[in-house]
Amino acid sequence: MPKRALITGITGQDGSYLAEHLLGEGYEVIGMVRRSSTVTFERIAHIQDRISTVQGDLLDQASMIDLLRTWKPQEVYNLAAQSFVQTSFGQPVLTGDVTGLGVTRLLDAVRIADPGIRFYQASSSEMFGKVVEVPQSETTPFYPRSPYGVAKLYGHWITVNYRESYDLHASSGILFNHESPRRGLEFVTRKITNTVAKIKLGKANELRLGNLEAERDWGFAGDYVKAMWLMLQQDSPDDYVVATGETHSVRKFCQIAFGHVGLNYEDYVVIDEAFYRPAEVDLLIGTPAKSEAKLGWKPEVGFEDLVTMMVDADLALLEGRLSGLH
Ligand code: NAP
Ligand code: G4F
Repeated sequence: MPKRALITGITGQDGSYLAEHLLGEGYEVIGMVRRSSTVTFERIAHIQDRISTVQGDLLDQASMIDLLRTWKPQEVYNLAAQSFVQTSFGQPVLTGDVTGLGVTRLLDAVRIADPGIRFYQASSSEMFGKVVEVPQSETTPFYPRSPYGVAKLYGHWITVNYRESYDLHASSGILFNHESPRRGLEFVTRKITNTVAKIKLGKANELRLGNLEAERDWGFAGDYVKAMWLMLQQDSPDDYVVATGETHSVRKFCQIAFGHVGLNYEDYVVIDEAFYRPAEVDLLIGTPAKSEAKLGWKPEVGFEDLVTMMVDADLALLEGRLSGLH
């Protein structure tokens, strides 16, 4: 019998890559999607005939108990969230409800429906926020700087709490920023690569950004979903940092992205106060030592290759050489 996994957030960037990875490992994949007036299946269109999508919402616990009882997955990957930091300042209560309390609803659904289910929580390097240690590891104290970061910290600790209280196989992956051609257009990396492609093709003439000095440890999403899966294959649940161990500024990202198509970012980037945040996370850099040692995980795509892969994909999309986000 193939293993069965449930992914919440399957329509998102990571959900699509994780679904592909699990299919490759021979899993039956169930994706939980929330009801909306138009479907948002662009990232999973190419695998839609190989997965089952079922309705459920992190805001509605009964829907999740019901689908766990019906589908009986052995593994649950909780990737759903209001995941955009900037939006969390404007919608702090919704972000707390979905990204924070939503984790409790799902963990409790697991406890009620089948406590033998292995559970993955998508925790975030945003929890380190105003960092108290460089680089950040599993033992670095947290200091979140946004309603999103605070909500993720709640989700992290409730995962630890359910593991310790109810003996659940619940693991928390503290993932640093990971990107891809499937990244949402509102995140800085994709905003840059998509606008670079538009400028190159004469469809835009400027790129409006906020803080260019923020530094992030950026990896490739396709690499990071493998670490999620590895965590649930371990005998015991645990917490893991997943990162590249390198950091680069938004400015550097612009330099490489524009440079890749023969342009100078300084001719096009306009600083716009609207994209500054009430509180910023200035520097993130993680150490993947534990993931490397215990999971045997290593990032495969380097920073420059990631940037150029994203620019090339956006050029191909805009020129109609790619039919979708895959
Ligand atoms: P994403 O592209 O924004 O995807 C978020 C997913 O959550 C979407 O499928 C969305 O569905 C779903 N969702 C939102 N609210 C929901 C609700 N109330 N009920 C059910 N589903 C809901 O995020 P991502 O980049 O793939 O990230 C995956 C997870 O990892 C998130 O939890 C994120 O916070 C976390 N994380 C991401 C990174 C990163 O760098 N990407 C780093 C650390 C942690 P719709 O399609 O309907 O909107
Ligand atoms: O791309 P971002 O919006 O990602 P951020 O805030 O680091 O959050 C992402 O990574 C987290 C992991 O650390 C995830 F948990 C979270 O879900 C999300 O995936 O912004 C990156 C940096 C920030 O410092 C921001 O201030 O880029 C800076 N930035 C500068 N100009 C901008 C812009 N960010 C955006 N989105 N748009 C701009 O115009």
